[in-house]
Amino acid sequence: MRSVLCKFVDLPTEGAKPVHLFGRPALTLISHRLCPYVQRAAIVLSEKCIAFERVDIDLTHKPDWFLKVSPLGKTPVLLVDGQPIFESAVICEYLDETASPRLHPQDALERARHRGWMEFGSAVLNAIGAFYNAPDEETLLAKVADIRSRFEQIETELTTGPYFAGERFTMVDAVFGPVFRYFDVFEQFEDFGFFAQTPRVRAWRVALAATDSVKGAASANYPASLRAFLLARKSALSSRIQPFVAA
Ligand SMILES: N[C@@H](CCC(=O)N[C@@H](CS)C(=O)NCC(=O)O)C(=O)O
Repeated sequence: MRSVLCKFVDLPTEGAKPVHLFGRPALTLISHRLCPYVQRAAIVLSEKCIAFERVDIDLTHKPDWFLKVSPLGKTPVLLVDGQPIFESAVICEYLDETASPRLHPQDALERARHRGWMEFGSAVLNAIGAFYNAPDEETLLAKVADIRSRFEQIETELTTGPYFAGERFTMVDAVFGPVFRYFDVFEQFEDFGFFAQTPRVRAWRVALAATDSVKGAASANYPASLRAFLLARKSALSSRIQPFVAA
């Protein structure tokens, strides 16, 4: 698959702060090792070849310094020369306005459509959370059906690939890379048929998994950490995966 071409060219956006200063990272991404919203910001930074420092925190014991820069107490937060930006979509938009290459389409209507599908990606993440937290089998299967239907919806938006809008990697791809990463771990235990009816989504998932920026957005121990996290939910899914983890 393609690799990212680093150019370090900032867009001449009026009032924008330089995001790359003489090779020194001016950006800090406050992160959690499993957070898909963090990953989307990391992917955008990587697509733009912007150097940054990543600081992982423990969300079960939020440090005081973190609560001071994160009004909602959530990751990610991007510190730009010490100034915090919160909410992943806002961080991505800021990066797209200040550093090339543009990941959003030039056309305003098309850009609005992409923003809509980014929101859709967040709804899929919520559906995934409802799936792995489902307290019983009946709820679990209802959540499987819910996620499947969401992939069936987005299937109709995809064309020739490999990415959401064709050859160019866009912001929607940055959102769905972390979405699909969950399923690599779920499928280690069971095939719920999430993608059974969606060949284009399947191909899109493969293309994103092979893309450098997506690969690099999570650490090598992500699968093991996610397995441990899922097991600890004490949910219907935890019960299903318990025999595999114990084996
Ligand atoms: N809408 C937020 C969602 C971020 C989010 O939910 N982050 C989670 C981790 S993936 C978090 O920080 N949760 C901690 C909490 O809610 O206390 C965004 O897009 O940045």
